[in-house]
Amino acid sequence: MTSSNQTLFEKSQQLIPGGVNSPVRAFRSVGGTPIFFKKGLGSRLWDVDGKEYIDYINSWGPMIVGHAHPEVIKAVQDVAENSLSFGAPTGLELEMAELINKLVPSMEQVRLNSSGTEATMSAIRTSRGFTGRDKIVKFEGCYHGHSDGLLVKAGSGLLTFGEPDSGGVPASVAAHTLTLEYNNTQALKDLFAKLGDEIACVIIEPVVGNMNLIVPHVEFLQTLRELCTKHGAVLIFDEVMTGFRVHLGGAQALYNIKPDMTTLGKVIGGGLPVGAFGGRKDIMQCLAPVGKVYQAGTLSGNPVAVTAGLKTLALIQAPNFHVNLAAQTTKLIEGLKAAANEAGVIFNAQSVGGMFGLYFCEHCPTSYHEMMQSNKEHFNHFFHSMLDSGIYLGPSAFEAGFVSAAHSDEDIALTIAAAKKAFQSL
Ligand code: KE4
Repeated sequence: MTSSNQTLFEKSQQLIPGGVNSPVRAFRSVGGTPIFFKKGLGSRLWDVDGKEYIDYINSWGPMIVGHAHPEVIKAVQDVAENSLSFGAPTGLELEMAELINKLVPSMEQVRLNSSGTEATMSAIRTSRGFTGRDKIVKFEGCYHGHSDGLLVKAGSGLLTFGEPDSGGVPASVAAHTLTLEYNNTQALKDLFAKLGDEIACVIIEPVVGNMNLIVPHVEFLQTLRELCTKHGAVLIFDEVMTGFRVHLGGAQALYNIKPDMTTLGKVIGGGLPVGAFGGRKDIMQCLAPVGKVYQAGTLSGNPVAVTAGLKTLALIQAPNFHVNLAAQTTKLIEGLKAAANEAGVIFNAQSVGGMFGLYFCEHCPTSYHEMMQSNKEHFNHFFHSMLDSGIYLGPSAFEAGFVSAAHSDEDIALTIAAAKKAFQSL
């Protein structure tokens, strides 16, 4: 019996490249047919055939208070009645700027836009405008959205200019991007010794979620902070995924390291399109209409999207919100590790706040190279067994997972029971 997912997927592929509006959704990494959803509520999703799932993607992070939270939906409905967009300033944007400054004190000034990609692209342009330098540094395995200069992979060796990691990116653009190995402190020191005064900015995921979950060595982050300060390079923490997720104040609060700029997305919009970049006032004053760095957006600071974000950010300030979220996530990964151990399967897992990583290898990877050693085939088998049991994990061995405040003890217990079955079948 052909599922509606298959029918929809076949039709979608005629009119939408790969049948999806974002590549990871196509299940190319895990195989099989992507699930088309029609409803979400709390920790649950229902697909077009009415099959129910426990959701550990949370729309890749935004749905931290659960799907269709009644207070978020009500706030959006109320504000939408006053029109969806003005293309002019509103008091809501000031409210969001004040809240961001309160929750992320390093963001003395902030600009809203409509995606994490826009946020990181704008932060990099601002850093180049502020320093007058062209070179930027990123880390292999970190993803910062799809602007040209960030779709770059490491050139041969560790300390070379980048090569395009996507079609359509001119080599001349990639050439300004240097890519280093995450958690490699020596490579950092070597780079700055050689080119430190030519670097406009370093952009990093302070906790990585885009090559699965990779936790930073504190000494690596501290060295990065010191070297950027010494050489006048702008340190950008890309907290699109970690912001409000690993801690109310993001990874910068968790590790007590103050970046010069921060990018935000996902949770800040509560499921509607909001991105943000901000930081030191002297850097942000480079932006038009005050300074010479141009950056703009028709729907930047959109009142409906900002309202969804403001309500979500209000809800996550509840007492013990992040303590409870981290505890629930820990309960999940400890249960999964115990189930794998019981089945004699080589598996590990870890979590930071409300995000987690599952690995089919002995140890939790600390670098891109180690991550690539994990058993992708075992992950793919595990993914489909869990999907059959109604557990929806990220369709790639190289993505982090997410828990929301709506995930109950029953959800965790059902997930662990499904994992026992999946591990037994490996
Ligand atoms: P968006 O342009 O997708 O809103 O944000 C880009 C981005 C920037 N920085 C970080 C740290 C991110 O994780 C992201 C987006 N993350 C992916 C998940 N791996 C979004 C999912 C997708 O591309 O469909």
